[in-house]
Amino acid sequence: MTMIVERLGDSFAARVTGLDAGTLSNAQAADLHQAYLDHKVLIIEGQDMSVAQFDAFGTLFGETVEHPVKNFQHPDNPKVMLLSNSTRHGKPLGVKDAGSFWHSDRSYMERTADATMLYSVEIPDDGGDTYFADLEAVYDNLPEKLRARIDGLDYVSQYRWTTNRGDPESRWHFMTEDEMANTPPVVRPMVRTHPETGRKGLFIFPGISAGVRGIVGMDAIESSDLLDELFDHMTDARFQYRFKWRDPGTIVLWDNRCVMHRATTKNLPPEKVRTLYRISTLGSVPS
Ligand SMILES: O=C(O)CCC(=O)C(=O)O
Ligand SMILES: [Fe+2]
Repeated sequence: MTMIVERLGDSFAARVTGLDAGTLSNAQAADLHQAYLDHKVLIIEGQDMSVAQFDAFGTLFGETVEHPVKNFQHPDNPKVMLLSNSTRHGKPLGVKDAGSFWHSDRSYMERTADATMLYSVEIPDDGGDTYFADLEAVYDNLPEKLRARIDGLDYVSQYRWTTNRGDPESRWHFMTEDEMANTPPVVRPMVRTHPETGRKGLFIFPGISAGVRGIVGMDAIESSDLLDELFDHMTDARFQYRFKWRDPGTIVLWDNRCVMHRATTKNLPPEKVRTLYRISTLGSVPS
């Protein structure tokens, strides 16, 4: 089989065909890794994988790690998390909404995620699309003055932190004592240099899971004004690629170092059943 990588329309993402993700040769794994660096988001359809094969596929992109919230681990492998809006015996089968807001996985942890990959098990005929945005294009297209202003700045982030303590998605309502202790505030550079490609990207996120508390060295008003300006720019549609899930057996793989993403599962009706396996790999401390 010859592996083919095709850019999807005029987006940054690509579709990869001509491979069996469960039995990749070393040469194919190297080509796939290069495609991942070139395109940031890869779509691989028509796969048939066991949980163990999916985990093995994940390790091609780093050390696979458990999510800091542990209640929806796959019973056969704690590194595989279940995302689902369906129930079994009256209990949720998986995380119903893993992030219907712009974020990058583990951005609130000291060591962020490198790759995340999803594998579709059940897909509805409509709804549940996943959106991606290219953080390097976001950075390259910042107005010159804004780019100069954020150069060298750091910010503080904490998992699901918000000024609105009543928000049902804030961390105080969502986590155990242990999970909270494992997610203390972290200091992050606003601009990250990709450790493998050397390219620069904006690395700050509007979503509640990222829990941006503020920019270091600025008062609250100056910081929130600058954040609003950046969030406005980075959520512009011209930086985005929208993926519509069609079939079971599809892998979507992305590089959290240079893309942000968001789910659209928040309002997915219960009859539109969507179940995916999910794996993330442990990354470096952003710099
Ligand atoms: O369900 C999705 O479309 C994406 C969920 C997500 O943000 C994640 O798995 O990291
Ligand atoms: Fe995510």
